[in-house]
Amino acid sequence: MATIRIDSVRCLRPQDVVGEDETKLYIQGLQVWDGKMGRGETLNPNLTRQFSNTVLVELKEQNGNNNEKSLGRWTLPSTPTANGNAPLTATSSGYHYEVYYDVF
Ligand SMILES: [Ca+2]
Repeated sequence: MATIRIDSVRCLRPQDVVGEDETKLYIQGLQVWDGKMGRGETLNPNLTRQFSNTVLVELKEQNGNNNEKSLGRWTLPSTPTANGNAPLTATSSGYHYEVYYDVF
């Protein structure tokens, strides 16, 4: 088994034009965290999940009442990450997020 730890989520630019994003993290298809995020804000979910082989991480944003927009999704191997590994980056013309994590 391997473990993924999500250390922090950094919002460089929210997807919502007005107000804060309702940012959500999914691991293996299950929501594990949510937070309100504005420009330049960093939150620390500091959550861990065990997995084998690969783990699917997805960042979403509540976009209207019953509609979640996927901002980015990544399939990560169980290989331990190096010190200071690069964050997962979700970016488009409308938003920019970084997700800092470790696998060990
Ligand atoms: Ca929203």
